[in-house]
Amino acid sequence: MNAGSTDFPLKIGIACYPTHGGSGVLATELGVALAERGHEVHFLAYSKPPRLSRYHPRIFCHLVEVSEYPLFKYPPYDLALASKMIEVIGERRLDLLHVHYAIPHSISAYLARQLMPGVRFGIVTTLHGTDITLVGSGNAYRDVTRFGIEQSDEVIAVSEWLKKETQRIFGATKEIQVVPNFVDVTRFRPKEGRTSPLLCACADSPIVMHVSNFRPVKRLGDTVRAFADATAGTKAQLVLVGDGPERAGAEALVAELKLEERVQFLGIVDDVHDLLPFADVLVVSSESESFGLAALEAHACGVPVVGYDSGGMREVVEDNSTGFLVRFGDVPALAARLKTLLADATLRRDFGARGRKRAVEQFDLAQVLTVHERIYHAALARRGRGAVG
Ligand code: GMT
Repeated sequence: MNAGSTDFPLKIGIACYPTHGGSGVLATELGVALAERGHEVHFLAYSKPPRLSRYHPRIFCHLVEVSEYPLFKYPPYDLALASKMIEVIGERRLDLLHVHYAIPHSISAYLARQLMPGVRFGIVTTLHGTDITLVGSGNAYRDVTRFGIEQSDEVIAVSEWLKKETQRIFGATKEIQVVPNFVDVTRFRPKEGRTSPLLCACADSPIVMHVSNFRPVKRLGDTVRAFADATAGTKAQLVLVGDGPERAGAEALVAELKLEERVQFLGIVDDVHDLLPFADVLVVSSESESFGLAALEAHACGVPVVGYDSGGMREVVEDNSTGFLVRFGDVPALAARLKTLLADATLRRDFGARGRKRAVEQFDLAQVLTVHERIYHAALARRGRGAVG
């Protein structure tokens, strides 16, 4: 094992949504890094997580199959996941499950534990945001989400803001540890002379970028409108990375504002670290963002961020230092800040350098790994397992 890791390797099951969304990305990057440190990692998901592309001898992917049946209008994925957890825990003797998203993953983990009396494994749940703020807080899932949190041995929130929201929404008394999102600063790094094949069409123009899953909460239209205001009469390009339900609306808005020549929809990109360094500014126009992984990845690449001061964004972006944050919904202010940055290369460079420094010093993957290992051991200790066996 690498220096700094714990004294014995663990067998860790990671349940996540295998999508390009932040929680899936984080879970995957964490799993890969844990495997590189010597742990054995078993992903449990309905498909292979996108960033899990390379073979690794200590990484295994177990696909959850949900059987179709005419009576099942809504096939019970949570039960299929619990069954897969039981199978993998039994066969591979996992020490713990680290589930990303309270619902339904923490409930599946709880069920697996109930169905395996006498088998002692830890349950660690990471709350990423949407599971708490949008989905879990609704009437349909509030009680089960609270239950999943309470039954976990250790609970992690990705920002102070999310921790407070969880306590407020659920009246949760459970101790919650804050472990922020992290970034691999060796992969996400400033461009330093590299050229991007994807962006050759706008090589000489300033590039404004937005990276998200185009859900309504991302307020994609605000990014487009702010860009239109800030760059009228210029050749600046807006590069939109991602896909999702708001894409059609954004395309219509681009046409309405006659921006077709200056806006590119790239679709979903796996290797976003090859794109981000080529942005001059990243825009994050989310209504709510428990952390804002894209902002952190931009900072690691030396790219300043303009965005709304929503959720945990201010824990990532330092206003007037690594980017600008404005009041949520204030598109003119968003545009004004974007214009300021686009007009001033020195300011962009200074903000970018400070963002990179911040990412390296405070959000580097290596630090977060040791914190996770400590939390895993605390979870095992709660199960009466000071040492594996
Ligand atoms: O932002 C999304 O829609 C994806 C979402 C997810 O659940 O995968 O991301 C959430 O988790 C990320 C990783 O912890 C955070 O960086 C994002 O801020 C958070 N998204 C929201 O809170 C909307």
